[in-house]
Amino acid sequence: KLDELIDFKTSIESELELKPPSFYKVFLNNDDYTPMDFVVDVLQRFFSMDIDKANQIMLTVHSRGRGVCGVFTAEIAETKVSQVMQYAKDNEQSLLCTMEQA
Ligand code: TYC
Repeated sequence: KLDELIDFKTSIESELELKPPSFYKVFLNNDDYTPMDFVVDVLQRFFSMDIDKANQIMLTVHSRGRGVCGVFTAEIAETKVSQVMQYAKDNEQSLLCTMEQA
């Protein structure tokens, strides 16, 4: 009986502690309307990039269609996507931010 309880405790602990967290890539997607300066501002504001890194990622998105802004756990990735989408909407820009499991 005690053995069963100990096994049960161990299985609960594995459930809680041993599940590796899932990571998500957050992307910016190219479009024909959003000004380059706005995209650079977004990358600095929400992804803590310096101006050189922000310009580099913006140009990657512009030329290749999309680019990775960062890799985050699910909850943080979701927050980044909604913050960027809200900021784009507030500024009447059609910029699209998406996430995919890494
Ligand atoms: N293609 C846009 C332009 O020429 C610039 C741009 C870059 C837009 C990156 C979106 O995620 C983007 N003004």
